[in-house]
Amino acid sequence: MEKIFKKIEEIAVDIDNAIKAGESGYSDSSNQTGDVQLKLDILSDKIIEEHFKSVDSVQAIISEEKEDKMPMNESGEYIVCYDPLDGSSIVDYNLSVGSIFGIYKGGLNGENIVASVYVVYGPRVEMVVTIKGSKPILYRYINGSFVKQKEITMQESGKINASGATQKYWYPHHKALIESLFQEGYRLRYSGGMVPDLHQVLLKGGGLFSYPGTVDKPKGKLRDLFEVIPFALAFIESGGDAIDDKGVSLLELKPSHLHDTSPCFFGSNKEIKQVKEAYGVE
Ligand code: AFP
Repeated sequence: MEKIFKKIEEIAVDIDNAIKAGESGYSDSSNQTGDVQLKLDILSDKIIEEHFKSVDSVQAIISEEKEDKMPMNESGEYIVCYDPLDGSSIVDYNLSVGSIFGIYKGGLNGENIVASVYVVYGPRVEMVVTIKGSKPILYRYINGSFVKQKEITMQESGKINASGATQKYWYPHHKALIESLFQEGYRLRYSGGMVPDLHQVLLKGGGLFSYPGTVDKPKGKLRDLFEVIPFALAFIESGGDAIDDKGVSLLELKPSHLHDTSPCFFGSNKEIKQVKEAYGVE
């Protein structure tokens, strides 16, 4: 797995350079869910595909931007699912974005994720690596290499609230939950990019990120294999928690389709308990 982590470091530098090179705007193609792809989405996808070809432990890769699995090395033992550039719709407004990688062995579901990595392209380039059974580790790109900063540990509660999805379509019990947090003095921290938003909750050691199911999208928007499960591993190994709207751990997700989505809640234990109470699943 070390080879995969090393490759992701190289990928992160190349994608950061592509972002800073100013590539912008939409391409004339769209992905399997009909989203018109940005040129940077396609470029980031190509960068990742090229890099993983030479990693013999990678059996196949699956991109959020593509319909199907791409075979790599038959003798490989891992499948890497990734979102090449999450939040790409906000990159042209110079907001932080990210790449997300889930490393699976023996099956594409929550219990078979063995490690996850995400990269934040912001004022700094940072990477968080989580290996199942160990605390997430923060690295920062300094003078040409990724330097270990610290282990990430979640506190019992926080003070920030990142609440996604279209508020007009929130269910009343979700609206009541979010309002109760603001009544308690939580501050809104939501950029529209899940990577920097979740990164902030993790590094601040507490709070809540939510992307619920809504009247218009009962299954939510965020994708199990590429986005939800990789971040669930980081949150749960940091001592926080990650659940769906039935109070079930996101590491128990068993998607039946590669591009399945799930309502999701990530945070410190106090806030996750409040979610369960609000959703009547405590
Ligand atoms: P894009 O990759 O299309 O910019 O979507 C970003 C994202 O997948 C995730 O990063 C955000 O948390 C979420 O969608 C934002 O969705 P809303 O605009 O519905 O809040």
